[in-house]
Amino acid sequence: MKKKVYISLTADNIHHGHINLINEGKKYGDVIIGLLTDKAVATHKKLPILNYEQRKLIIQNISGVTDVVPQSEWDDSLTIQKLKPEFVIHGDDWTTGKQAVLRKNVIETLNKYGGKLIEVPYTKGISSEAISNKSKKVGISPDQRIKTLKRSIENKDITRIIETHSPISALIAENATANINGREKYFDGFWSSSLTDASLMGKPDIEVVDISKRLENINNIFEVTSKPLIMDIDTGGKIEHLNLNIKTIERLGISAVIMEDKTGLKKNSLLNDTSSQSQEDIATFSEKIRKAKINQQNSDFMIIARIESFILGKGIDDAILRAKSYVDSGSDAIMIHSKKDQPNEIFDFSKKFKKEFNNIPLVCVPSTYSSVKESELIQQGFNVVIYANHLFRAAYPAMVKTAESILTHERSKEIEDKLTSIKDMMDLIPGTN
Ligand code: SPV
Ligand code: MG
Repeated sequence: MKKKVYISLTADNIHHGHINLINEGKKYGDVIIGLLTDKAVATHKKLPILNYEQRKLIIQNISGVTDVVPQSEWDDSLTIQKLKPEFVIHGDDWTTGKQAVLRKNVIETLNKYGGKLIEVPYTKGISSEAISNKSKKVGISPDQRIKTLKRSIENKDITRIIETHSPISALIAENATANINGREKYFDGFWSSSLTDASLMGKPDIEVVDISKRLENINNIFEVTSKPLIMDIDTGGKIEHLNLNIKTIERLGISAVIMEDKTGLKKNSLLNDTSSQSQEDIATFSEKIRKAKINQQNSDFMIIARIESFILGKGIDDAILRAKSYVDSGSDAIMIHSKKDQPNEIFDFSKKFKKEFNNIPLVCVPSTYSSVKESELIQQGFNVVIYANHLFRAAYPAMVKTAESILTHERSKEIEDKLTSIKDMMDLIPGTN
């Protein structure tokens, strides 16, 4: 019997470096590819562009590959421990940095049963990351963009969404990363907020900015980015209008809409006094969801019902009753809103909701209860967190301070060190030079 040779790959962007590894592996026996699952990749990096099955199809048809098995963890050693291959082939670019600990684990595992690590010189001048960055510049189709939200919800513990009100704020959100203990953190998508879109126009958040203006803004964001977007569509307006608007929304490549169960003149949920606001009755709102769902064209598009019971002073029983009816009417997920400074009421809700609807994603917007950590939200069953207004709120005080400083000092010198340099500003946008 031939010996087993294990090579761990993500294989989202196949290049000759991968072929070199496989050719090397062939010399020692049967090459078995440990293909990282989408979930495994998502624990440390962005989701691959191609899903597991698509990547598997490609890799199993490459000459020299005998078998493809799923690697469900980021760390190769766990699958190696199960499979006990005689050889493991890896590029030699993992001796230092974040990957060194993975190498150590693999060596320790191989030592337990006498397996051998063979390190192949790293193929210079090519990397999957460089290919991925290049393909990002090519752009993304509306259908491809729509899909990525559902994939993220299915594969990540929590899908992290941030408000973007302009192309530049969306570019910042698209490129922002933080590296925590070898895990790359990033935002999974954008929130088009009625509050910040209205504020940007100097208008109140009362559904006065018409949808074509808001879609134009989103279209401009889509011109320069690739991540999915969730649109706040307020109450959704008249059902006849909603049915037409959903078509336009989908065509643009928006992945989901969130529709709140208010009626009459909608005002923002975070206002101190919500006594003038009222909630739609359950049957009418459920019917609205049902009609919107019938009208949807793309099966990956999501219609998410937003429950305002807590905002309007009603209790958990009303919220749960509504959730059941909205899910039965086809809502793809539920957003539960609160303006308390602690997350207690949304946690009460998630406990009850998840008992009955474990598979329906739950969305929250921690604007007032901002001390809550994502790890707690995950523990309490939330799948999507929306930071609903933060980039707008960041820009606003910076502009106020700058205007006041120029007035005070009769020049801009005093505020210069708080500003982006003109050079940096030009470097920010590719194609300026
Ligand atoms: C928005 O961002 O417009 C929202 C969330 O609807 S909230 O402002 O909290 O109502
Ligand atoms: Mg809103």
